[in-house]
Amino acid sequence: MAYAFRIDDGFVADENRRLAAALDEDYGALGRQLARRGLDIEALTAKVGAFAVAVPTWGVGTGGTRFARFPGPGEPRGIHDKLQDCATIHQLTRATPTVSPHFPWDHVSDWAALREEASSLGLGFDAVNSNTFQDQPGQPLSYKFGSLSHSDRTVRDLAVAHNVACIEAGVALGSRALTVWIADGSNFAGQSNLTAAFDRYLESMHRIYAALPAHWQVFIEHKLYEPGFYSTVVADWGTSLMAAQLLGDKAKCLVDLGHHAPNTNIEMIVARLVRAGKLAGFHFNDSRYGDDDLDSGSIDPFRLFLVFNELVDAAARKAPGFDPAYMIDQSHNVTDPVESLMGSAIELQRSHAQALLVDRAALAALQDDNDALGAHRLLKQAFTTDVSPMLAMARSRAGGAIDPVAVYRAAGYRERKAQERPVTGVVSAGIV
Ligand code: AFD
Ligand code: MN
Ligand code: MN
Repeated sequence: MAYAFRIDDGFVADENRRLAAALDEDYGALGRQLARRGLDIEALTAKVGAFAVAVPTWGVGTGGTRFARFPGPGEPRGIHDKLQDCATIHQLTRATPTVSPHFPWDHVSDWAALREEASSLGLGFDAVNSNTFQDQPGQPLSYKFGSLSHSDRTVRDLAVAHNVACIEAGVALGSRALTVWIADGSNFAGQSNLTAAFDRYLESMHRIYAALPAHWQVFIEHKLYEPGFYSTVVADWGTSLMAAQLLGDKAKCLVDLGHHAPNTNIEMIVARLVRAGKLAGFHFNDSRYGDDDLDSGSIDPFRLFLVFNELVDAAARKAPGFDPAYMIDQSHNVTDPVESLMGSAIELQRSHAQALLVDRAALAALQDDNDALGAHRLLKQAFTTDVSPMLAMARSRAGGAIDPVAVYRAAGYRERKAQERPVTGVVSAGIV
Protein backbone atom coordinates (compact mmCIF):
# COMPACT_ATOMS: atom_id res chain seq x y z
CA MET A 1 0.00 0.00 0.00
CA ALA A 2 1.01 3.60 -0.50
CA TYR A 3 3.34 5.27 1.98
CA ALA A 4 1.56 6.06 5.21
CA PHE A 5 2.95 8.34 7.89
CA ARG A 6 4.16 6.65 11.06
CA ILE A 7 5.57 8.31 14.13
CA ASP A 8 9.32 7.74 14.21
CA ASP A 9 10.55 5.74 17.23
CA GLY A 10 13.46 8.16 17.43
CA PHE A 11 10.97 11.00 17.89
CA VAL A 12 9.34 9.12 20.77
CA ALA A 13 12.75 8.56 22.36
CA ASP A 14 13.63 12.26 22.02
CA GLU A 15 10.36 13.31 23.64
CA ASN A 16 10.90 10.79 26.43
CA ARG A 17 14.38 12.13 27.12
CA ARG A 18 12.92 15.50 28.03
CA LEU A 19 10.67 13.89 30.66
CA ALA A 20 13.02 11.18 31.91
CA ALA A 21 14.56 13.02 34.87
CA ALA A 22 11.18 14.04 36.29
CA LEU A 23 9.86 10.51 35.80
CA ASP A 24 12.85 9.00 37.61
CA GLU A 25 12.22 11.32 40.53
CA ASP A 26 8.49 10.49 40.72
CA TYR A 27 9.09 6.78 40.23
CA GLY A 28 11.66 6.79 43.02
CA ALA A 29 9.23 8.56 45.39
CA LEU A 30 6.44 6.11 44.54
CA GLY A 31 8.85 3.21 45.03
CA ARG A 32 9.76 4.43 48.52
CA GLN A 33 6.09 4.94 49.40
CA LEU A 34 5.22 1.42 48.26
CA ALA A 35 8.25 -0.08 49.99
CA ARG A 36 6.90 1.27 53.29
CA ARG A 37 3.80 -0.84 52.56
CA GLY A 38 5.95 -3.88 51.84
CA LEU A 39 5.46 -3.64 48.06
CA ASP A 40 8.21 -3.98 45.47
CA ILE A 41 7.69 -1.41 42.71
CA GLU A 42 9.84 -3.31 40.23
CA ALA A 43 7.69 -6.44 40.49
CA LEU A 44 4.57 -4.33 40.12
CA THR A 45 5.94 -2.42 37.12
CA ALA A 46 6.69 -5.72 35.38
CA LYS A 47 3.10 -6.89 35.94
CA VAL A 48 1.68 -3.58 34.74
CA GLY A 49 3.84 -3.79 31.61
CA ALA A 50 2.42 -7.24 30.85
CA PHE A 51 -1.18 -5.99 30.81
CA ALA A 52 -2.67 -5.92 27.32
CA VAL A 53 -6.06 -4.90 25.96
CA ALA A 54 -7.45 -5.25 22.44
CA VAL A 55 -8.61 -2.28 20.39
CA PRO A 56 -11.76 -2.69 18.29
CA THR A 57 -11.33 -1.68 14.67
CA TRP A 58 -14.57 0.29 14.87
CA GLY A 59 -13.20 2.34 17.76
CA VAL A 60 -10.65 4.24 15.66
CA GLY A 61 -13.33 5.82 13.51
CA THR A 62 -15.36 8.72 14.87
CA GLY A 63 -18.52 7.44 16.53
CA GLY A 64 -21.92 8.98 16.55
CA THR A 65 -25.39 8.80 17.96
CA ARG A 66 -28.72 8.00 16.35
CA PHE A 67 -29.06 11.75 15.79
CA ALA A 68 -25.86 12.49 13.94
CA ARG A 69 -22.24 11.76 13.43
CA PHE A 70 -19.65 14.51 13.16
CA PRO A 71 -16.66 13.06 11.32
CA GLY A 72 -13.18 14.13 12.41
CA PRO A 73 -10.26 14.87 10.12
CA GLY A 74 -8.14 12.05 8.75
CA GLU A 75 -10.56 9.28 9.62
CA PRO A 76 -9.57 5.76 8.59
CA ARG A 77 -11.14 4.85 5.26
CA GLY A 78 -11.05 1.11 5.78
CA ILE A 79 -9.36 -1.72 7.58
CA HIS A 80 -5.87 -0.82 6.31
CA ASP A 81 -6.05 2.70 7.71
CA LYS A 82 -7.58 1.33 10.91
CA LEU A 83 -4.62 -0.97 11.39
CA GLN A 84 -2.28 2.01 11.03
CA ASP A 85 -4.13 3.86 13.79
CA CYS A 86 -4.18 0.76 16.01
CA ALA A 87 -0.45 0.34 15.46
CA THR A 88 0.12 3.93 16.55
CA ILE A 89 -1.91 3.39 19.72
CA HIS A 90 0.23 0.37 20.54
CA GLN A 91 3.46 2.09 19.56
CA LEU A 92 2.89 4.86 22.10
CA THR A 93 1.16 2.91 24.89
CA ARG A 94 2.66 -0.61 24.42
CA ALA A 95 -0.58 -1.89 25.89
CA THR A 96 -2.68 -2.73 22.82
CA PRO A 97 -0.95 -5.43 20.76
CA THR A 98 -4.16 -6.89 19.33
CA VAL A 99 -7.07 -5.73 17.22
CA SER A 100 -10.65 -6.96 17.33
CA PRO A 101 -12.25 -6.90 13.87
CA HIS A 102 -15.91 -6.59 13.00
CA PHE A 103 -17.48 -8.29 9.99
CA PRO A 104 -18.51 -7.39 7.40
CA TRP A 105 -17.28 -3.89 8.24
CA ASP A 106 -13.69 -5.10 8.00
CA HIS A 107 -14.16 -7.46 5.11
CA VAL A 108 -11.20 -8.05 2.77
CA SER A 109 -10.68 -10.57 -0.01
CA ASP A 110 -7.43 -11.97 1.36
CA TRP A 111 -7.35 -12.79 5.08
CA ALA A 112 -3.79 -14.15 4.98
CA ALA A 113 -2.56 -10.88 3.51
CA LEU A 114 -4.40 -8.91 6.19
CA ARG A 115 -2.85 -11.01 8.92
CA GLU A 116 0.56 -10.39 7.36
CA GLU A 117 -0.12 -6.66 7.14
CA ALA A 118 -1.13 -6.52 10.82
CA SER A 119 1.88 -8.54 11.84
CA SER A 120 4.21 -6.18 9.95
CA LEU A 121 2.73 -3.42 12.12
CA GLY A 122 3.36 -5.43 15.28
CA LEU A 123 -0.30 -6.36 15.69
CA GLY A 124 -2.25 -9.60 16.06
CA PHE A 125 -5.99 -10.31 16.03
CA ASP A 126 -8.20 -10.79 19.05
CA ALA A 127 -11.84 -11.93 19.11
CA VAL A 128 -13.77 -11.48 15.86
CA ASN A 129 -17.19 -9.83 16.03
CA SER A 130 -20.17 -10.77 13.92
CA ASN A 131 -22.78 -8.27 12.82
CA THR A 132 -26.38 -9.31 12.38
CA PHE A 133 -27.77 -6.07 13.77
CA GLN A 134 -27.97 -4.29 10.44
CA ASP A 135 -28.64 -5.27 6.83
CA GLN A 136 -25.81 -5.21 4.34
CA PRO A 137 -26.25 -3.98 0.76
CA GLY A 138 -27.73 -6.74 -1.37
CA GLN A 139 -28.61 -8.93 1.60
CA PRO A 140 -31.46 -11.23 0.52
CA LEU A 141 -33.33 -11.18 3.86
CA SER A 142 -33.67 -8.53 6.56
CA TYR A 143 -32.66 -8.47 10.21
CA LYS A 144 -35.26 -5.80 10.93
CA PHE A 145 -37.16 -8.19 13.20
CA GLY A 146 -34.20 -10.11 14.53
CA SER A 147 -31.42 -12.42 13.46
CA LEU A 148 -30.45 -15.51 15.47
CA SER A 149 -33.87 -15.49 17.18
CA HIS A 150 -35.93 -14.43 14.16
CA SER A 151 -39.33 -16.08 13.75
CA ASP A 152 -38.39 -17.05 10.17
CA ARG A 153 -35.96 -19.95 9.91
CA THR A 154 -34.44 -18.67 6.65
CA VAL A 155 -33.37 -15.45 8.41
CA ARG A 156 -31.90 -17.47 11.27
CA ASP A 157 -30.02 -19.58 8.72
CA LEU A 158 -28.54 -16.44 7.18
CA ALA A 159 -27.44 -15.15 10.58
CA VAL A 160 -25.91 -18.50 11.54
CA ALA A 161 -24.08 -18.70 8.22
CA HIS A 162 -22.65 -15.21 8.78
CA ASN A 163 -21.32 -16.22 12.20
CA VAL A 164 -19.76 -19.35 10.75
CA ALA A 165 -18.11 -17.21 8.05
CA CYS A 166 -16.77 -14.96 10.83
CA ILE A 167 -15.20 -17.97 12.50
CA GLU A 168 -13.57 -18.95 9.21
CA ALA A 169 -12.18 -15.44 8.76
CA GLY A 170 -11.00 -15.49 12.37
CA VAL A 171 -9.16 -18.76 11.84
CA ALA A 172 -7.31 -17.22 8.90
CA LEU A 173 -6.45 -14.16 11.02
CA GLY A 174 -5.15 -16.19 13.96
CA SER A 175 -8.04 -15.29 16.24
CA ARG A 176 -9.36 -17.70 18.87
CA ALA A 177 -12.80 -16.39 19.73
CA LEU A 178 -16.05 -15.16 18.24
CA THR A 179 -18.05 -12.48 20.06
CA VAL A 180 -21.77 -12.55 19.37
CA TRP A 181 -23.91 -9.57 20.21
CA ILE A 182 -27.39 -9.55 18.72
CA ALA A 183 -29.81 -6.66 18.64
CA ASP A 184 -32.78 -9.05 18.76
CA GLY A 185 -35.65 -7.96 20.94
CA SER A 186 -39.02 -6.30 20.73
CA ASN A 187 -40.50 -2.83 21.08
CA PHE A 188 -44.05 -3.75 22.05
CA ALA A 189 -45.51 -6.03 24.66
CA GLY A 190 -46.96 -8.97 22.78
CA GLN A 191 -44.75 -8.42 19.73
CA SER A 192 -42.56 -11.39 20.54
CA ASN A 193 -43.01 -14.64 22.47
CA LEU A 194 -40.30 -14.20 25.09
CA THR A 195 -39.74 -17.93 25.57
CA ALA A 196 -39.88 -18.94 21.92
CA ALA A 197 -37.48 -16.16 20.90
CA PHE A 198 -34.88 -17.36 23.45
CA ASP A 199 -35.34 -20.98 22.35
CA ARG A 200 -34.73 -20.00 18.74
CA TYR A 201 -31.65 -18.04 19.81
CA LEU A 202 -30.31 -21.09 21.66
CA GLU A 203 -30.90 -23.34 18.69
CA SER A 204 -29.01 -20.92 16.41
CA MET A 205 -26.18 -20.61 18.92
CA HIS A 206 -25.89 -24.41 19.08
CA ARG A 207 -25.28 -24.42 15.36
CA ILE A 208 -22.63 -21.70 15.64
CA TYR A 209 -21.06 -23.50 18.60
CA ALA A 210 -20.80 -26.68 16.51
CA ALA A 211 -18.70 -24.76 13.97
CA LEU A 212 -16.11 -23.66 16.55
CA PRO A 213 -12.69 -25.19 15.92
CA ALA A 214 -10.75 -26.81 18.78
CA HIS A 215 -9.33 -24.21 21.19
CA TRP A 216 -11.90 -21.65 20.07
CA GLN A 217 -14.47 -19.99 22.28
CA VAL A 218 -17.67 -18.10 21.69
CA PHE A 219 -18.27 -15.00 23.82
CA ILE A 220 -21.89 -14.13 24.52
CA GLU A 221 -22.42 -10.40 24.93
CA HIS A 222 -25.58 -9.36 26.73
CA LYS A 223 -27.12 -5.90 26.76
CA LEU A 224 -30.02 -4.61 28.82
CA TYR A 225 -31.94 -2.76 26.13
CA GLU A 226 -31.60 -1.00 22.79
CA PRO A 227 -32.55 -1.25 20.01
CA GLY A 228 -35.37 -3.31 21.53
CA PHE A 229 -36.94 -1.01 24.11
CA TYR A 230 -39.51 -3.44 25.48
CA SER A 231 -37.58 -6.70 25.60
CA THR A 232 -34.16 -7.96 24.61
CA VAL A 233 -33.41 -11.63 23.95
CA VAL A 234 -30.01 -11.63 25.68
CA ALA A 235 -30.60 -8.82 28.14
CA ASP A 236 -28.60 -9.73 31.21
CA TRP A 237 -25.89 -11.89 32.69
CA GLY A 238 -28.44 -14.44 33.90
CA THR A 239 -29.61 -15.10 30.36
CA SER A 240 -26.02 -15.06 29.15
CA LEU A 241 -24.92 -17.54 31.82
CA MET A 242 -27.85 -19.84 31.11
CA ALA A 243 -27.01 -19.84 27.41
CA ALA A 244 -23.30 -20.40 28.06
CA GLN A 245 -24.05 -23.30 30.40
CA LEU A 246 -26.45 -24.89 27.95
CA LEU A 247 -24.04 -24.52 25.05
CA GLY A 248 -20.96 -26.00 26.69
CA ASP A 249 -17.38 -25.35 27.83
CA LYS A 250 -16.45 -23.22 24.84
CA ALA A 251 -19.19 -20.68 25.55
CA LYS A 252 -18.56 -17.87 28.03
CA CYS A 253 -20.13 -14.60 29.08
CA LEU A 254 -18.73 -11.26 28.02
CA VAL A 255 -19.25 -8.21 30.22
CA ASP A 256 -19.59 -4.87 28.47
CA LEU A 257 -19.49 -2.29 31.26
CA GLY A 258 -22.20 -0.18 29.61
CA HIS A 259 -24.75 -2.96 29.22
CA HIS A 260 -26.37 -2.95 32.65
CA ALA A 261 -29.03 -1.01 34.47
CA PRO A 262 -27.71 2.15 36.16
CA ASN A 263 -26.08 1.46 39.54
CA THR A 264 -25.82 -2.28 38.93
CA ASN A 265 -23.01 -3.80 40.96
CA ILE A 266 -20.95 -4.94 37.99
CA GLU A 267 -18.02 -6.18 40.07
CA MET A 268 -20.38 -8.62 41.73
CA ILE A 269 -21.49 -9.93 38.34
CA VAL A 270 -17.82 -10.37 37.55
CA ALA A 271 -17.31 -12.30 40.77
CA ARG A 272 -20.27 -14.56 39.98
CA LEU A 273 -19.12 -15.28 36.44
CA VAL A 274 -15.62 -16.06 37.71
CA ARG A 275 -17.15 -18.44 40.23
CA ALA A 276 -19.07 -20.18 37.45
CA GLY A 277 -15.90 -20.45 35.34
CA LYS A 278 -17.77 -18.51 32.67
CA LEU A 279 -16.16 -15.09 32.49
CA ALA A 280 -15.20 -14.60 28.84
CA GLY A 281 -13.80 -11.13 29.25
CA PHE A 282 -14.72 -7.48 28.87
CA HIS A 283 -15.74 -4.70 26.63
CA PHE A 284 -14.38 -1.78 28.60
CA ASN A 285 -15.97 1.65 28.50
CA ASP A 286 -17.70 3.92 30.97
CA SER A 287 -21.26 5.07 31.26
CA ARG A 288 -23.49 7.40 33.20
CA TYR A 289 -26.93 6.55 31.87
CA GLY A 290 -26.86 3.55 29.56
CA ASP A 291 -24.74 2.15 26.76
CA ASP A 292 -22.94 5.48 26.58
CA ASP A 293 -19.65 4.01 25.34
CA LEU A 294 -17.68 6.79 27.05
CA ASP A 295 -13.95 6.48 27.69
CA SER A 296 -12.90 3.91 30.27
CA GLY A 297 -12.48 5.42 33.71
CA SER A 298 -13.86 8.80 32.64
CA ILE A 299 -17.07 8.66 34.71
CA ASP A 300 -16.55 6.20 37.53
CA PRO A 301 -12.93 5.15 37.95
CA PHE A 302 -13.71 3.62 41.36
CA ARG A 303 -16.09 1.11 39.75
CA LEU A 304 -13.40 0.21 37.22
CA PHE A 305 -10.96 -0.30 40.09
CA LEU A 306 -13.46 -2.55 41.87
CA VAL A 307 -13.85 -4.67 38.72
CA PHE A 308 -10.07 -5.06 38.55
CA ASN A 309 -10.01 -5.81 42.25
CA GLU A 310 -12.14 -8.88 41.49
CA LEU A 311 -9.91 -9.81 38.55
CA VAL A 312 -6.69 -9.53 40.53
CA ASP A 313 -8.30 -11.49 43.36
CA ALA A 314 -9.37 -14.25 40.93
CA ALA A 315 -5.90 -14.39 39.39
CA ALA A 316 -4.25 -14.49 42.82
CA ARG A 317 -6.30 -17.48 43.93
CA LYS A 318 -5.96 -19.11 40.50
CA ALA A 319 -9.70 -19.41 39.94
CA PRO A 320 -10.40 -22.37 37.60
CA GLY A 321 -10.89 -21.41 33.97
CA PHE A 322 -9.99 -17.79 34.66
CA ASP A 323 -8.44 -16.27 31.53
CA PRO A 324 -10.42 -13.19 30.55
CA ALA A 325 -10.04 -11.42 27.22
CA TYR A 326 -9.78 -7.66 27.52
CA MET A 327 -11.11 -5.32 24.88
CA ILE A 328 -12.10 -1.66 24.73
CA ASP A 329 -15.53 -0.90 23.24
CA GLN A 330 -16.11 2.83 23.04
CA SER A 331 -17.69 5.38 20.74
CA HIS A 332 -15.62 8.52 20.34
CA ASN A 333 -18.03 11.18 19.26
CA VAL A 334 -16.24 14.38 20.33
CA THR A 335 -12.60 13.34 20.75
CA ASP A 336 -9.82 12.10 18.52
CA PRO A 337 -10.36 8.32 18.74
CA VAL A 338 -6.63 7.58 18.87
CA GLU A 339 -6.24 9.89 21.85
CA SER A 340 -9.27 8.42 23.61
CA LEU A 341 -8.11 4.85 23.05
CA MET A 342 -4.60 5.60 24.30
CA GLY A 343 -6.01 7.29 27.38
CA SER A 344 -8.42 4.43 27.99
CA ALA A 345 -5.73 1.76 27.71
CA ILE A 346 -3.78 3.69 30.34
CA GLU A 347 -6.82 4.00 32.62
CA LEU A 348 -7.30 0.23 32.44
CA GLN A 349 -3.64 -0.28 33.32
CA ARG A 350 -4.10 2.17 36.16
CA SER A 351 -7.03 0.25 37.65
CA HIS A 352 -5.09 -2.97 37.26
CA ALA A 353 -2.04 -1.48 38.96
CA GLN A 354 -4.12 -0.07 41.82
CA ALA A 355 -5.79 -3.45 42.34
CA LEU A 356 -2.35 -5.06 42.51
CA LEU A 357 -1.54 -2.83 45.49
CA VAL A 358 -4.22 -4.44 47.67
CA ASP A 359 -2.79 -6.68 50.37
CA ARG A 360 -5.07 -9.69 49.85
CA ALA A 361 -4.18 -11.42 53.10
CA ALA A 362 -4.75 -8.24 55.11
CA LEU A 363 -8.07 -7.67 53.35
CA ALA A 364 -9.21 -11.22 54.09
CA ALA A 365 -8.30 -10.79 57.76
CA LEU A 366 -10.28 -7.54 57.99
CA GLN A 367 -13.24 -9.19 56.28
CA ASP A 368 -13.08 -12.13 58.68
CA ASP A 369 -13.08 -9.67 61.57
CA ASN A 370 -16.09 -7.88 60.08
CA ASP A 371 -14.08 -4.67 60.12
CA ALA A 372 -16.15 -2.94 57.47
CA LEU A 373 -14.35 0.38 57.55
CA GLY A 374 -10.93 -1.17 57.88
CA ALA A 375 -11.50 -3.28 54.78
CA HIS A 376 -12.88 -0.30 52.89
CA ARG A 377 -9.91 1.84 53.91
CA LEU A 378 -7.55 -0.79 52.59
CA LEU A 379 -9.23 -0.71 49.19
CA LYS A 380 -9.35 3.10 49.23
CA GLN A 381 -5.67 3.31 50.04
CA ALA A 382 -4.93 1.32 46.88
CA PHE A 383 -7.42 3.31 44.81
CA THR A 384 -6.08 6.69 45.90
CA THR A 385 -2.44 5.83 45.26
CA ASP A 386 -1.16 7.72 42.23
CA VAL A 387 0.46 4.96 40.19
CA SER A 388 1.06 7.22 37.16
CA PRO A 389 4.87 7.04 37.44
CA MET A 390 4.69 3.25 37.44
CA LEU A 391 2.56 3.22 34.28
CA ALA A 392 4.82 5.73 32.54
CA MET A 393 7.93 3.77 33.52
CA ALA A 394 6.44 0.51 32.19
CA ARG A 395 5.63 2.24 28.90
CA SER A 396 8.95 3.91 28.47
CA ARG A 397 10.92 0.76 29.28
CA ALA A 398 8.90 -1.06 26.61
CA GLY A 399 9.74 1.64 24.04
CA GLY A 400 6.46 3.54 24.37
CA ALA A 401 5.89 7.18 25.22
CA ILE A 402 6.03 8.58 28.74
CA ASP A 403 3.20 10.91 27.69
CA PRO A 404 1.46 9.23 24.70
CA VAL A 405 -1.10 11.94 23.94
CA ALA A 406 1.52 14.70 24.08
CA VAL A 407 3.83 12.78 21.72
CA TYR A 408 0.93 11.99 19.40
CA ARG A 409 0.03 15.67 19.19
CA ALA A 410 3.62 16.85 18.85
CA ALA A 411 4.18 14.38 16.00
CA GLY A 412 1.25 15.88 14.08
CA TYR A 413 -0.17 12.43 13.38
CA ARG A 414 -3.75 13.51 12.84
CA GLU A 415 -2.75 16.42 10.61
CA ARG A 416 -0.70 14.06 8.46
CA LYS A 417 -3.61 11.61 8.26
CA ALA A 418 -5.96 14.42 7.26
CA GLN A 419 -3.69 14.98 4.23
CA GLU A 420 -3.32 11.29 3.44
CA ARG A 421 -6.97 10.41 3.85
CA PRO A 422 -9.15 12.82 1.92
CA VAL A 423 -12.76 13.19 3.08
CA THR A 424 -15.10 10.89 1.17
CA GLY A 425 -18.21 12.94 1.77
CA VAL A 426 -20.17 10.00 3.16
CA VAL A 427 -22.58 11.08 5.88
CA SER A 428 -23.61 8.39 8.32
CA ALA A 429 -25.45 8.08 11.58
CA GLY A 430 -25.47 5.25 14.08
CA ILE A 431 -23.76 4.29 17.27
CA VAL A 432 -20.80 2.07 16.59
C1 AFD B 1 -22.98 -2.44 19.71
C2 AFD B 1 -23.33 -3.11 21.01
C3 AFD B 1 -22.18 -3.84 21.65
C4 AFD B 1 -21.24 -4.48 20.67
C5 AFD B 1 -20.92 -3.62 19.48
C6 AFD B 1 -20.14 -4.35 18.43
O1 AFD B 1 -23.89 -2.18 21.89
O2 AFD B 1 -21.46 -3.01 22.54
O3 AFD B 1 -20.04 -4.86 21.30
O4 AFD B 1 -22.12 -3.17 18.90
O5 AFD B 1 -20.83 -5.47 17.95
O6 AFD B 1 -22.44 -1.18 19.96
MN1 MN C 1 -19.70 -4.19 23.47
MN1 MN D 1 -22.57 -1.38 23.54
